[in-house]
Amino acid sequence: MNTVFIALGSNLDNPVYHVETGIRDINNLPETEVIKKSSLHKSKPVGPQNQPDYINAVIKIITNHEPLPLLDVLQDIENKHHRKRVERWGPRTLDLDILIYNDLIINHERLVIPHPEIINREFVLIPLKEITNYDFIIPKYGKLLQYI
Ligand code: ROI
Repeated sequence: MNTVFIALGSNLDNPVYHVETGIRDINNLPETEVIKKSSLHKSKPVGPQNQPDYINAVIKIITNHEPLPLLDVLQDIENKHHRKRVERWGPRTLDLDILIYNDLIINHERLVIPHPEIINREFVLIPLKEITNYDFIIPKYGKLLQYI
């Protein structure tokens, strides 16, 4: 089994609903179980400001899916939530980002792990801190607490 942290974000069409059902959808994937979930955090949009506030959360899962197959099934879930890729940095019904996958460092054209923005985004760092220990290490970047 692999330990993976995933960030969820939504700012359209009842964001709380999309984040909560997104977590349920991930838990329903085969050979996958959500073992920790942060509370839901409301945040101002990073990037373009002319969009609604976000609801963000981070979960910890265990899964048998390898990184790219996991990315595929997460994108299926995003699509099921009617995510339309209209504009970059624009509003979305559900965004699922793989943050950390075991202690792997991956630089693939479809997938960079740890997520390259992890240390810059408060809406990820704060919920991640909530579900990890005080000495938690982000692969490649080091102690989580130094970024908060
Ligand atoms: N801003 C916030 N607060 N939360 C997000 O999940 C989020 N996602 C994004 C951009 C547009 C960068 N801004 C965000 O993709």
